Amino acid sequence: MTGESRTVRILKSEKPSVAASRRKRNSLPKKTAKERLQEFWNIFGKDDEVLAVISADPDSLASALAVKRLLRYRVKNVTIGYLNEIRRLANLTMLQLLKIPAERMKSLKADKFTKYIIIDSQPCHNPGFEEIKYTAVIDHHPVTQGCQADYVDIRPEYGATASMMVEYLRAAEMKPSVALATALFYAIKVDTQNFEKKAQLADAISFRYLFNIANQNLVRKIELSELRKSELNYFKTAFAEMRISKHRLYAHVGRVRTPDILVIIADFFKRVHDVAWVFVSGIHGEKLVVIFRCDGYKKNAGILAGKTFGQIGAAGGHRESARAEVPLKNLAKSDQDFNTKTLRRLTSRHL
Ligand SMILES: [Mn+2]
Repeated sequence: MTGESRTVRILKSEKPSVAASRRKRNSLPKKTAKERLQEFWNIFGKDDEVLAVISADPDSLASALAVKRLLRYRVKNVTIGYLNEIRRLANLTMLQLLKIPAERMKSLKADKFTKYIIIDSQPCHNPGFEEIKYTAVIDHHPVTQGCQADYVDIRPEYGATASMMVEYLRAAEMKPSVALATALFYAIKVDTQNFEKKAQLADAISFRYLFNIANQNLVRKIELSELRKSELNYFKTAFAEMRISKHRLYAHVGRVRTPDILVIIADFFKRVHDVAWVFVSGIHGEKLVVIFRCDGYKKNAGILAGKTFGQIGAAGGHRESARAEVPLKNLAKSDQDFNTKTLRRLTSRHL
């Protein structure tokens, strides 16, 4: 998930009735894009005031913008409302450059709306989503229970919700504006990590379609908005703290305003030749955050993260990248005053 701190909850096992009805649904022949579009359109009326609810990240913002386009002339109005504060610079730049009209949920009057759509998320992904009764759910995350809505389109095999939205737009024979195409294009890039992550042919087809319409210079401008000037100081600390031994690089950066900077620093160090492992840690709020990076060759960052911190905090990830978040109070007394040496000692135990 690429959302800015999305609340992820462990999913309860599904009730048999839900699973059974899903199986039944799956046995039906696959719907065409045109059928989906028609079903989606059918749930709205001319007088509807629609709120598109998202947890703002590139995919949800772009997809919400596409929904707004799909419903133009079909409803009274579509407002895009996001739950989280948008802090990530690239996301702020995307909003600004592409003029995406999104508003913070808490600044909106809830009683003003007649229909609610949740996009690129599902109601149980975040407690803030659950209070609302949704008319439609459009998403690509694994199916969770509690998605009662008149219209549900969840396709977990897709790399991005934006890819699904391109299919809707094409079915509606609506050519996206440059801004919308650029947003969707960037969304697919981010959610599939430039097609290095889970993606399927459908994502590639949507991506190819957008390629001719999107403005590549705007995409680059958004992608290059990664660091605030003030954050360069964290690099200074990281370089001063950095220790390398046995092809492993360790750096504890100390207190940070956002854990995102730890990811950026770790990804930077990963480029150093002959460094097989990178461990970057910092303190955010009351938590120790550790970012794991490795080349994935005969190594597994996710497993190491779990072995090292799984008992005392949340830890996990993939072969090449992983992360652990540990409440400071769960650390041993002797480790409370965390530094680069502590980081090295703890991560080396299972290597
Ligand atoms: Mn997504």
